[in-house]
Amino acid sequence: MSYQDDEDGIAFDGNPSSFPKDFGYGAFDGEHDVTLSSAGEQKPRILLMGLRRSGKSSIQKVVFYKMSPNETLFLESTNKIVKNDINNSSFVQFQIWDFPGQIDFLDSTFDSDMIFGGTGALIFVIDAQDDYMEALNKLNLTVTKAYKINPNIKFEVFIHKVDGLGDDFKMESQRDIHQRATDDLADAGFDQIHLSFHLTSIYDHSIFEAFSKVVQKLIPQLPALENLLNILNTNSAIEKSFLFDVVSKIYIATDSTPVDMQSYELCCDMIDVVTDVSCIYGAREEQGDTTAFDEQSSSLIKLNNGTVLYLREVNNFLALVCILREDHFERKGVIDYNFLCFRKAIQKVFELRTKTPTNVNHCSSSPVVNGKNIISESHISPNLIE
Ligand SMILES: Nc1nc2c(ncn2[C@@H]2O[C@H](COP(=O)(O)OP(=O)(O)O)[C@@H](O)[C@H]2O)c(=O)[nH]1
Ligand SMILES: [Mg+2]
Repeated sequence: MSYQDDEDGIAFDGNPSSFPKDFGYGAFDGEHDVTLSSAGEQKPRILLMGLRRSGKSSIQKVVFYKMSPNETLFLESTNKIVKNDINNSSFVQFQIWDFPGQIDFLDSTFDSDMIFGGTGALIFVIDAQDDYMEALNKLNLTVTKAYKINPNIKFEVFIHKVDGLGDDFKMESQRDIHQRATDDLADAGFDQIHLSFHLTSIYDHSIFEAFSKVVQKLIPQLPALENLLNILNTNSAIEKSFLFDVVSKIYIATDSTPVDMQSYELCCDMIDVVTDVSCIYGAREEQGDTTAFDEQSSSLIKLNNGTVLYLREVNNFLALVCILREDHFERKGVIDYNFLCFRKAIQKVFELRTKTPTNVNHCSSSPVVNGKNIISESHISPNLIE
């Protein structure tokens, strides 16, 4: 059977499609938009905090605005809270608040109830190239304060700027910071608070990886997505697959096999290649503003070690990137067919989310929908062919 017949009524017209030229995060009003209407709705919020010059603004610019790491040298320091809406995909809809480092919680103008109350995750950035004792004090103060107001916040510590450190020193800093931070919390009587630690740098993929992990914790549908990816992989002889948010290169889900950094980097690089080529040769002018990511977009890269990278668009913002053996790719028809089943299932997840009345205020703690209940294997596997 021809898989193109299956494309939700979109006839294949042979036109090359293009990615949007400007990779901004404006409102999206495409035909297949299944995002929540943002009118009057509160999005889950991620706070970026830490001492001044720890790298908060740089992180945000590099991950979400495609700024090159070197350009961050010229960033001006942040004097007020900067709020940014990230709503490029249905799954990655949140706000990031970048705080000036010198903020004082005791200040009466700092409305901590309002700020921590609606927060899904708090990222605390520590400059690992600097003396981190002051940062640890501030971390303790911030986390305890936030926890008292909203115990559902996920606390994430980015041990940042590790590009300048040797491997041994990296590990040693992580161990030391982890130890001190948890000891401080225990001393303050807060052993129940859980901190997650990530080694990050804007000069490599670690910052994208870490951000992926943070965002994933805020996606209630994660188990459903993981499950779908597992099924897809098993039925299509795929070794590893990532569901990417194309613009940010955050992966919002992957199958349950462990992620190795190199595979992730390969897939990121592939996305860069595809977006760059689409930007340069994409036929956006003639097609007006409507193209965005086309459902027909795909890309195939064969590496000389017998591995194939295969990218398919899932919707306007999400792409699936798979890694598989070249000999298994001979059955491309099967893979493509299974991909279409996968995409339909994903759309169902989206639809459910659109229909479900949500309270995203504490979204991390009260899942909008429980993914495992939505898509059980029986919904998709009968359609898959092996
Ligand atoms: N070496 C290195 N420098 C970084 C990294 N991230 C940020 N920086 C630098 O740290 C400085 C302060 O960054 P900025 O984002 O303004 O910090 P903020 O005050 O926390 O917002 C800038 O000069 C950045 O170029 C990193 O991962 N590695
Ligand atoms: Mg700043």
